[in-house]
Amino acid sequence: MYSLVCIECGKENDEMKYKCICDGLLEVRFDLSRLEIDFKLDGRDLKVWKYRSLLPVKSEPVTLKEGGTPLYRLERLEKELEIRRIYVKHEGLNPSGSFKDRGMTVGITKALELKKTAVACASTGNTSASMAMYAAKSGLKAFVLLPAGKVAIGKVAQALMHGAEVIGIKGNFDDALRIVREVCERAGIYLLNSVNPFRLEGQKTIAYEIVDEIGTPDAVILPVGNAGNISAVFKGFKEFKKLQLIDRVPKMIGIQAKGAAPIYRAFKEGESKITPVTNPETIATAIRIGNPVNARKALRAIHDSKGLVEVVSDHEIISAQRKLAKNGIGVEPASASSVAGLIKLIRNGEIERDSTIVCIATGNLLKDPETVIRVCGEPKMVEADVEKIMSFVTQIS
Ligand code: AN7
Repeated sequence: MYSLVCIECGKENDEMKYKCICDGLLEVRFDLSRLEIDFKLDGRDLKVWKYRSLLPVKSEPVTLKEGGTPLYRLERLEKELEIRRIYVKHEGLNPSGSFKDRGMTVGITKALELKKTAVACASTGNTSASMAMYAAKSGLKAFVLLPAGKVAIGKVAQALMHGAEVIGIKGNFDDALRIVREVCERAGIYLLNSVNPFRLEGQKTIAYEIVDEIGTPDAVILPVGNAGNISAVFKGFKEFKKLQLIDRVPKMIGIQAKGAAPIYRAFKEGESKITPVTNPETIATAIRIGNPVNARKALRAIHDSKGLVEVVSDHEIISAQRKLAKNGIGVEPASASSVAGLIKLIRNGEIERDSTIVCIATGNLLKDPETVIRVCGEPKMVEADVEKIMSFVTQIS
């Protein structure tokens, strides 16, 4: 019912591969004409495995009940920015606190199908937290390579507590990924970074859930690091269109942090390949990535959907994080870049007023408490005395 196809040369590969002999990225392709769809787009019971007939697994899934994340409408922001409809899909409310869980439930299930006993990833944090959690659930051994000192503390804590072997390297994410790819190859460990096409299959359910709940928006805006998610979400919309469940696809809009924006540069220069950034830097450590492996897929998704790429500064990211927080949505810095990008694009006149926009908030506020304390400051200290507290409270209110 599905095969693993190279996006460059079209050659079919077997399930154990992460890239083609021509070096091209692989993608899962379904024979959509022969597929039996057994779900209804009725906006109910949203979760990754509602769409099982479009997921490439043969066995019982390893699941922690991922997906079904809330889609919040931000009426106040709509008024402020004069846009018809703005939604935020809060992927930070997945089991491990990020969208990665959608990919891991499929990736870990595939690891078991392939009789693997160990899994590994390089990570800016969320992938490692999610992989550690699903590996724990399934009884697989987990190895994690992190850029030392550059991963938000909540994510490290998750990877450690769920029992992964956590290794810090003196290098950045791109170095960690290069190393872990070779180690996996040599040690027969299953690689769960987003070069693994099965992981992206799980993540495409973000698109399915959006359609299920509100139909097709005009644009979907999401942060871009290793560029897997934007590719996955577009694939989801494209499949629904091929199945005639929708009649158009939304524009895919990718947002990068200024100090880590190779895809933005390629997009601006009209290139189909990126030039890696050697020393990526941003407060949004989740997307501190200079050599995104899925760049080719992402640039195609952006091009084919008539979308675009924008960059935002650390200052814009934090200000969007605060804005979301004031609307009751707690996210980590990288996630806020989607809303930071929306605000910038509206100011530049690149979003039509009559649009329905969905921003993807990719990860939870609790992931990166250290940045929060840095930007918000420590709590005030007042003596444990009713009168002192009373005078403090009345001063403020
Ligand atoms: C919160 O965890 O790459 O463009 O190793 O954690 O699909 O890479 C995380 C990426 C956006 C970017 N938002 O997604 C990792 C990792 C958050 C993230 C992204 C990440 P991709």
